[in-house]
Amino acid sequence: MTKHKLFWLPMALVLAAMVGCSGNKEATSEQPAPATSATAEAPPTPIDPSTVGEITGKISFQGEKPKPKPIMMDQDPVCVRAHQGKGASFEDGEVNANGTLPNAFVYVKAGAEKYTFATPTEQAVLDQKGCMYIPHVLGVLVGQDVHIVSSDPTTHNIHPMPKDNREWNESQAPGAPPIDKTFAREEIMIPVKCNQHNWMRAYIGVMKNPFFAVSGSDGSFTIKGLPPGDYTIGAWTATFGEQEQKVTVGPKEKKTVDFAFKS
Ligand SMILES: [Cu+2]
Repeated sequence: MTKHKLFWLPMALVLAAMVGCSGNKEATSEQPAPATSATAEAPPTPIDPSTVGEITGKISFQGEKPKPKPIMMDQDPVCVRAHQGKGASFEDGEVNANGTLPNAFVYVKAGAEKYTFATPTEQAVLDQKGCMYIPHVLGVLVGQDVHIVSSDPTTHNIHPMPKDNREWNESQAPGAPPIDKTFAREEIMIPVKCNQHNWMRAYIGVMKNPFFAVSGSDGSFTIKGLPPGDYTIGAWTATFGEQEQKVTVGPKEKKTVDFAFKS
């Protein structure tokens, strides 16, 4: 036991120092930080993996299921050809066959502020395929590389429209190299449009913690690796608004948090 305590003492001091610095951290986040700033940040807070829990749930939709809205891609034959025979429909407002919602961004909105996380080295890929963004909803961490590629033989123009980050737009011709970008500030959500094809839409959630998930074609989501604690869980949708719920996750506990939206 004594040995154990001695080991944790320096760790506690590090944690205390980090808490003491949190006032400064807020100030630096006001500046759009360069991608390399991650290395200068406080080291990640240790999280004991043997105590973490998880949250799972379903995003249901109550009421009459809206009809899919078809997308008219006539202005670009390349896009039309990509959906030959099937057509394409808008993902915003889409309801799954089982009466649930896909593309809800479910995230820890409050409760994880005391933790710092390393910027992931893996890229978050945003593809343009059939003149649609894939995925439609994407979560990344502040400073994480968003790797934008195109699978289409037509020119796209990627245009994120943030409120708290820097706005930009860049064209990507067929065969052009990928575009790599980072977002310096937390923001839920950044809409992304294409200046060439006005129906194209994606949403990027920029997070300070890695506790987020996007509901799938069965409406379910899972947020793993949560340290025990009290959290506010947000569920964002493009069409039906945002909801939140409070939840307490105990050590190793698996909690269920369901959300229900209406039109
Ligand atoms: Cu486009």
